[in-house]
Amino acid sequence: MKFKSEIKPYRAAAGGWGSLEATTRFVFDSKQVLKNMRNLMRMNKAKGFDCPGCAWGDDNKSTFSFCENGAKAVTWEATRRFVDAEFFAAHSVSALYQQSDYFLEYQGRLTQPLRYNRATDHYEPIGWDDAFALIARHLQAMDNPDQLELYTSGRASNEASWLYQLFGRMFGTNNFPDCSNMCHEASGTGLKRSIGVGKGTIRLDDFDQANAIFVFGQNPGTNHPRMLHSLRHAADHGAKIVTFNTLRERGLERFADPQKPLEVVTSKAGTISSTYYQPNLGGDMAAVRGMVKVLSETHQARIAAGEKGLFDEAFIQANTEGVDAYLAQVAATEWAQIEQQSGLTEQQIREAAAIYQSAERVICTWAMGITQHKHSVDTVREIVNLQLLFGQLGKPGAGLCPVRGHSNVQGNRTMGIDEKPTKAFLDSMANHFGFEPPRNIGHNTVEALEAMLRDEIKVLIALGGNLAAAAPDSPRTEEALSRCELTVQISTKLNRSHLVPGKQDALILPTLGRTEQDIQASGPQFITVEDSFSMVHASEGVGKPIADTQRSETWIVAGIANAVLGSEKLDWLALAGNYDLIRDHIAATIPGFKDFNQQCELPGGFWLGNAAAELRFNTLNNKAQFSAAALPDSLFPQLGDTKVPFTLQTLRSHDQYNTTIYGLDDRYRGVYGQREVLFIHPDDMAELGLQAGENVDIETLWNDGIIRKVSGFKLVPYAIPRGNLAAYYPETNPLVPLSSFGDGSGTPTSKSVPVKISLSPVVASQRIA
Ligand SMILES: Nc1nc2c(c(=O)[nH]1)N[C@H]1C(S)=C(S)[C@@H](COP(=O)(O)OP(=O)(O)OC[C@H]3O[C@@H](n4cnc5c(=O)[nH]c(N)nc54)[C@H](O)[C@@H]3O)O[C@H]1N2
Ligand SMILES: Nc1nc2c(c(=O)[nH]1)N[C@H]1C(S)=C(S)[C@@H](COP(=O)(O)OP(=O)(O)OC[C@H]3O[C@@H](n4cnc5c(=O)[nH]c(N)nc54)[C@H](O)[C@@H]3O)O[C@H]1N2
Ligand SMILES: [Mo]
Repeated sequence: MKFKSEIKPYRAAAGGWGSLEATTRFVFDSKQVLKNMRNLMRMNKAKGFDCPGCAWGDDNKSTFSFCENGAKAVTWEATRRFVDAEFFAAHSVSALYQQSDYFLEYQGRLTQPLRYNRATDHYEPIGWDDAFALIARHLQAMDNPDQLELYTSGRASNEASWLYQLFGRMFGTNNFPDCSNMCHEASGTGLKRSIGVGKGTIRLDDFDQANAIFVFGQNPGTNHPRMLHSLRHAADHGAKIVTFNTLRERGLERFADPQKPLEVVTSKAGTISSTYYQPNLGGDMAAVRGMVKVLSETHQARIAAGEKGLFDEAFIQANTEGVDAYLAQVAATEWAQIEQQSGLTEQQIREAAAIYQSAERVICTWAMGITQHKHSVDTVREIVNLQLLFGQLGKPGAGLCPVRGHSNVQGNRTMGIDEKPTKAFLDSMANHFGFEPPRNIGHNTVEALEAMLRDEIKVLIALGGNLAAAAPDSPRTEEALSRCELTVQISTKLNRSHLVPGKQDALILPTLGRTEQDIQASGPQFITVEDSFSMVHASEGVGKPIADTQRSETWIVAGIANAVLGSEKLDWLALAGNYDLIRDHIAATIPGFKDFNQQCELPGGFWLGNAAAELRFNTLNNKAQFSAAALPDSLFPQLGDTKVPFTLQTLRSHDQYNTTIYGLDDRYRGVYGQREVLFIHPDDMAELGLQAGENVDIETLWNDGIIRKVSGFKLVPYAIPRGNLAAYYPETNPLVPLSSFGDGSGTPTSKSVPVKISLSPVVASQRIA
């Protein structure tokens, strides 16, 4: 494909014609119109497959329950393009490495198992049995089971991931790094510490009853488009939508529902956010702290005047611990620090507090703008603090909503993809299967990469994802992967991770996607997934697989387990032949899944429940815990007094799914045909004597002497606070140091990278006059 590059502000509402047009373009482009239309119509309905796009829930009301970006995810998977032995014979790994991420995935679906031949630098076909035998040889030769890393990306089904974790634990390791470690880990950790459960407390229809919805650090117009329907609906019913986002995001401003033709034709777009604040990167904890400071002062003034206070004292008394220490910390936090860190004025924060105060039922939602900083766990807990003061838990229309990323990332955790499994979880596996699982804490993603760099890891198996491109510090991450003896990638499409093979061997195992029929010994199979609202439901592919040599993830995991561990303890192959049998084991080992197979029959699925939503707190003393953390002194304590000119966030464009690049446009931000752009405040540009359209180098300031730099990023003036920058991931992953991660979460700080910028030398001579 050829792309025309230009920068042209987008003036229309999000959704609307633009997204209908983009959807149809993708549907027609993928070469099989009828099949794609049928796929879209079945997506997210009671029968059919779950959208592989995001983890938003389904209301099962509208007939066309899909969005533009869900349509892209489906058509991208359902393409008729494919890469086979002939393709790999024609292209060496080194040659493919030079290609862009867009080029790699665009080549189409992987169809055959492949083994890397280092002598020729080409991937060559291998049979499934030989591939499994090769894996078994490597694993059986290990000195200890912790030389294995089992990565998971959040598309894997409950069935596949449950089987995968069981395999790992029977083999003897808890090394389960996953995409969640780079994503919502801070939400899980923060929520668990505060309310005893690491998941959101609300259900989809709570949005209909909320009086105010506070949206922190997320871009639903691109990443959770179906959320716009819920926000729009809530706004139409009078709820106040208050947005905190460093950038002006079109989807959070205005939205025309593409599923309501009249709205599109008449351009009758609805306003989404009633108020829009643009805090500094990493400034949300300070902003919420400021709101609580205002509310607390009002509360105390009222009490002093003999009136009823603002806070829900009965709720606090009955359900929480630590309020006094927290409020003392709030009182001790100075306005100067709050304003400087949040980048908002006291006046703006007072205004936000007033909206909060006037709403009886409040939902707080958030995503990566909150979770990818050093102090993210504290920030999540600060949001919880605010909600606890007002008893915004355990009632309809109120609560906490981390909006998950990958469509089954929440389910993966529920199934035990967790490097820190609880004792109860391991006990349950031990009792049910009669073996002793490892009790040590395993590696998260950053720890896994560090261990590889120390040559402590022999084999990496990746159940989906693209670790090489998704993880931070790209050169170090790539080196880490290539230091393994064997890398095994279970994938649908060609990606960067296939091109940094292990030093002895590498395998690519081609798998079926969620949209495709999965037929095993006992007949057609369905799988299950869990959305952001703890709803579990069945998903059954409808498309015919493109090649009969592709296999389901569940079958592949069972095949590996069988080759490595044999069938003595468990008949892995029988489980792969009939997923009902896996679900029976899940029912017996994981809380909430009683009668799992029967429950799958329920249209729309079943709710796993949430103890905190029912005011049962699984903390040490069964109370929700206020967190009395101080605001951080700096986003980059590692840098001491070094002056940091800019903080960079790395984020998604409208035409990508994580490391999968669908196209080179970012329509709502007015960027077309290019991805190497840097969003900057016009005054910052002027101060540096730079102009729009000029190319700059971006260099990280860090404390380890390593140079981290990317070049030739085009400046795009944008509505962003001064001192803040934004550029796309994964192109900027080389800038994120592996050793820069969140306290308590281990998540790379992808939304706060300390950088400086300078005019790119290559173009310095051709400066715009
Ligand atoms: N189409 C599509 N859908 C997706 C994905 C995709 O790539 N494409 N990815 C999926 C995954 S895995 C995930 S995790 C989610 C990601 O969903 P998002 O979290 O929406 O993803 P990002 O693009 O990283 O956007 C971060 C948003 O937070 C804002 N932000 C950044 N830092 C801060 C901050 O410090 N404070 C505040 N207040 N705002 C901040 C940014 O301006 C941006 O709007 O989406 C999921 N859905
Ligand atoms: N700088 C920076 N880095 C980030 C982020 C950021 O905001 N900034 N975000 C982080 C976040 S939130 C996340 S979740 C991670 C994402 O990290 P990953 O989940 O590892 O990456 P993806 O790009 O989603 O993986 C795409 C690949 O998955 C494979 N795939 C797609 N569908 C399937 C399937 O159904 N089965 C299997 N087996 N394989 C499939 C395809 O081969 C495709 O190439 O990246 C993180 N990295
Ligand atoms: Mo994510």
